[in-house]
Amino acid sequence: MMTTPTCTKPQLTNFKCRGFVQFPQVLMAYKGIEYDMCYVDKIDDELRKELKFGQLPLFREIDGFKLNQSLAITKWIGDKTDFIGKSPKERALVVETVACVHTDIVLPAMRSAITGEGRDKIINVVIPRYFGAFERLLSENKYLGCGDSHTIADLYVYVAYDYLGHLGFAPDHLQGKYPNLDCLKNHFESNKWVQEYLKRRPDDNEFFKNLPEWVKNDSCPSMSK
Ligand SMILES: N[C@@H](CCC(=O)N[C@@H](CS)C(=O)NCC(=O)O)C(=O)O
Repeated sequence: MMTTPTCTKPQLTNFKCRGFVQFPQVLMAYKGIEYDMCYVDKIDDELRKELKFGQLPLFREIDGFKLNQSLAITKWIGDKTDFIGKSPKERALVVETVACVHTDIVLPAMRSAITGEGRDKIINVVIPRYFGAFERLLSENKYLGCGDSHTIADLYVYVAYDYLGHLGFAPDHLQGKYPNLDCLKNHFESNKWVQEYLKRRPDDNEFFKNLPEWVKNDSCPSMSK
């Protein structure tokens, strides 16, 4: 396992956008974990050497342990803060939810925001199918992992619900169609450190207006047309 010299806080490196990195950012805010956020404009040769898949985000623990992939980083922090479910079944349901949010909601929404294609599908298929399911689940269970406390499943759904609204896909936000998801959003946004993060976070509509090189030169397969 590669290690580098120790530092006093964990470090998270990414482009200055919300994208996938907001999941670990919101989790660390919610849990009051201090970390250094390093925003970069490009992946230079030195940074690239540190990236297992040539992509950001990169998380570096204080002991030098490095992790790529937003979901792995969020799960790592969630594990350390007892936020991934208590029983094997609860943890399985938590993974079911976070995988769905990452792959079936946020990835197609980001791709659509970047390419300008598939907007109707996000609004007419993705949002009602997945947010409808989460809304129903929350009417029967207080927590999306079906355990007795919040987990990264709730955090993922909150972030995605908020993010699709930010990207202009979810006019229903304003129409009270998902009251349980509104409550979930309210729960996370009542946290004082999350509030601090919300004040500082970038605007992805601005970010996507000036597409970075890695999108333009098609080096990021999941974001291509
Ligand atoms: N599945 C990855 C996706 C990472 C990803 O798409 N990273 C983009 C920035 S948000 C990137 O580094 N692109 C540079 C490239 O592909 O060359 C995750 O969730 O962390």
